[in-house]
Amino acid sequence: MSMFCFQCQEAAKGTGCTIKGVCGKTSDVANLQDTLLFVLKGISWYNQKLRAQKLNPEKADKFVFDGLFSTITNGNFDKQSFSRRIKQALELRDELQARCLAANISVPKDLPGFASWNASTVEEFEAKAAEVGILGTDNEDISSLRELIVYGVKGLAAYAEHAWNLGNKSDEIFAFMQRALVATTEDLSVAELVQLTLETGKYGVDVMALLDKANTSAYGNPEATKVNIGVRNNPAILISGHDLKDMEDLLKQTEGTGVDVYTHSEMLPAHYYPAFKKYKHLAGNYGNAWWKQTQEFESFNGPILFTTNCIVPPRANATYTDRIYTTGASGLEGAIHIPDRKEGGMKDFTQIIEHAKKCAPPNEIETGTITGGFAHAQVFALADKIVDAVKSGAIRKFFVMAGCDGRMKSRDYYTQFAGQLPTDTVILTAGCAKYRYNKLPLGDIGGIPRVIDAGQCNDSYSLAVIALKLKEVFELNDINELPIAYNIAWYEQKAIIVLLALLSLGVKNIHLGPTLPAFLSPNVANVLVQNFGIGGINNVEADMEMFLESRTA
Ligand code: FSO
Ligand code: SF4
Repeated sequence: MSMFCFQCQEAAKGTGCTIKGVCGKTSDVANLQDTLLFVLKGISWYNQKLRAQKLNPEKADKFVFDGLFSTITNGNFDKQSFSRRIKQALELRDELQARCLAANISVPKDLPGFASWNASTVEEFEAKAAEVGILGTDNEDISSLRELIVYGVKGLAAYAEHAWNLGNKSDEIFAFMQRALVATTEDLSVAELVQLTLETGKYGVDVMALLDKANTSAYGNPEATKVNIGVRNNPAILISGHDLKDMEDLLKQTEGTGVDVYTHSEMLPAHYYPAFKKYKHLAGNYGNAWWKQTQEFESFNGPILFTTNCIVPPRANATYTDRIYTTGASGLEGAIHIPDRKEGGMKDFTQIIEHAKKCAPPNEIETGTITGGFAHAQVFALADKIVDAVKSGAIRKFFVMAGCDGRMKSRDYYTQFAGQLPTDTVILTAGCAKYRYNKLPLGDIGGIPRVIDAGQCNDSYSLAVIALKLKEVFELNDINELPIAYNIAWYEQKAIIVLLALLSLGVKNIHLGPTLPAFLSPNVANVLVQNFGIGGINNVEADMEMFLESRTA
């Protein structure tokens, strides 16, 4: 075994990737990610002590969430970037240690490994993973819960970074992330770790609320929008990932250059924000969910900018490899990385714009429009209509089908499930899972679309806000009394924080597919089944019957 990773839904054989990631992650990158995580725990350990005295530097918060974000599935495949991050992490950790000493903060003589280990070569960094990776723990339930927490915290980190980029910070969230990382190294019981898992979910709600505030205060409330999926006849840049601040910088810098901008995958919801609608050269959305990029980037013809995951490393014979750019926590060997913005400034996208000017316009692969933009404010504007439709029986049930898409064949389930839902049901969605059914002709119910798309995966927050509002309108005591079923598709760690957030809001009977996480031990899975009614999926017919028969889920 040259690596071990089981953090995403594609874990090889449903147990874990041991030679190379199904995602394309090489064993050296996987090992460097494990070692980075180890040193981030050391940083968090010292920073916690400094925070207790209000002496913690802000740069440590940023370093920790950015480092965590870089280890998320499909985010960063660049070995050098991890080697550099580990070096910086060791320097920062030592600086925090010095700050503790200078402030007379007591640290034990016998320092834990993450607080004292040192090395300087990439070979040493890689070798360390064998000791500090996931398999360093032998009790499978403890290990399972620790990983569940770490993956939830990675999701928190992703959303915290987007909010930070828009000037929205939360010391409570940063403190929690670091406390949770340290706690996964301590001798906690299963019960204590279950408690910490639920607490992670509570911070999941908080971070999504923070990001919602950041996005809507910067760019306005998303509005119902029809997005063009065809193309124009200008050279263009395709922007992927989730970072709206990068989107803003790119739109500003491309304006008037003759270069159009198209969104890809999780950047589609950018079209729903009033502040972006004013850019005439924001031409449409190109392609589908992330995993189809190996085909769709070929025909796009212009450069592609990844602001976050999900990247699929291009095949050896791909023609678009030299058109890929990364920025932020994302990275790919061979791609040009656009550096961070200076405080108060913009990222410099000149190179990618000049590149685009030399490229042919995109080839058309689809025509028509897709509709979205139903975040909480837009749905509240339609609230009377929706409530009437529920009261009259025109809407029998809502199906939350949020989450992620992925390349596994069995995900056809979601297209079939959406297509076979009775016409008096409405799908509530967010995240890239929507691409499995957002181009089906599912129609509307008295003007209410049968697919209500709130936006990106983090906009699952909107779905929760909508559910809480309906609970209030219908004067119910429990969110689970609503006619809402949860049939969620997951892929990576942001879906984990969304799931934990829903659990912390008291949502029960969530069905998760296409397979349950490999990192859940049988006992931990059982805790989730017993306490929250979590279940997997079966086949479309059986599940349809089960969901429609039960009064709620
Ligand atoms: Fe999808 Fe990828 Fe948004 Fe994820 S593009 S899979 S859950 O990164 O974050 O929904
Ligand atoms: Fe395997 Fe997923 Fe880990 Fe990639 S992220 S190595 S596919 S478990």
